[in-house]
Amino acid sequence: MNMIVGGAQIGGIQKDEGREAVVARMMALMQEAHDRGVEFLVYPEMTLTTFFPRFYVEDRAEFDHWFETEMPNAATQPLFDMAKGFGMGFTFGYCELTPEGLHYNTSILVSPEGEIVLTYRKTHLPGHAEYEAERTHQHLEKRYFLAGDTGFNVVRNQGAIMGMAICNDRRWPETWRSLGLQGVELVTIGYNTPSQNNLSAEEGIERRVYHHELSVCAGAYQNSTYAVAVAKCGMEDGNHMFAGSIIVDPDGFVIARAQGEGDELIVAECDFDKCAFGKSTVFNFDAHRRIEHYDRITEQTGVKIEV
Ligand code: ING
Repeated sequence: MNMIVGGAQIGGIQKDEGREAVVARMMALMQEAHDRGVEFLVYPEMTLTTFFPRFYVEDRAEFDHWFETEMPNAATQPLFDMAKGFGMGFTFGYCELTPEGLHYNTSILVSPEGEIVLTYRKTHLPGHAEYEAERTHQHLEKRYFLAGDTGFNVVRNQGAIMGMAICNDRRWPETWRSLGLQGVELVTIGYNTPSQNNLSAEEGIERRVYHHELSVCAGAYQNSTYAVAVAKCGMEDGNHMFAGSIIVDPDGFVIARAQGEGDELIVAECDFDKCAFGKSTVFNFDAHRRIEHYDRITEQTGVKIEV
């Protein structure tokens, strides 16, 4: 089964840029996607706002204005309407404040009929919760978000088995295998990744981009699935985040790649029948996995050295 899939890379969002302006940029990319025959479109992590976890605030409630209390809402309804009019499915990430007052880094998958058919809350939160003076740049996701409570789930949408991850999740093989064990054929990953290292000496942007691409290509190959990894990137109030949006096939090859650091659409045709070969041979999990030897993966959080 074939599907034209798009990745809508979003350039920097400045902290004083309102949601309506961002949604207008998203809709321009959705229009271009429609014109190019895209049936399913992937937006980045935290698509509606600047990457505010780079800023420290003592009272976290001061940052509640970065969060959405309902979805869709007045700012995003036009995007939902446009997608429904095009018969286009899509995912995007945003910051969710639940009625119970819980804060999550969330992504939703919306069907061509405009229904939210899957919600995912980011499991792996990088960085730290308190201000760390030794850092050149703060990365305070653990301060502003709870670790997600959804786990990794899939949904059959537009004929394909789809699952979602967010940013740091892509670096953890557990993310990919949890989806792979559900037969996933398309994994979406929005991300916001700062270019600066904020602890050790500059590791260089090339190394960071390599680790990003390595993670996505390995995850796709080792679970015989397509992956669409889409950046919010470029300059945000003087802070750089790298681009590198890619679409990867079930053999781990990059089949589409963003060229710039701004708003940019990447497109590829996915043939989901190509997932079957890997799932029935090298990665036939049922034939080859030996779960009796994997206990450490779920029973042990950190390293234990006993030798
Ligand atoms: N950002 C980064 C990411 O995982 C990071 C954090 C950067 C971790 C570089 C490791 C190295 O891509 C988010 N938002 O998770």
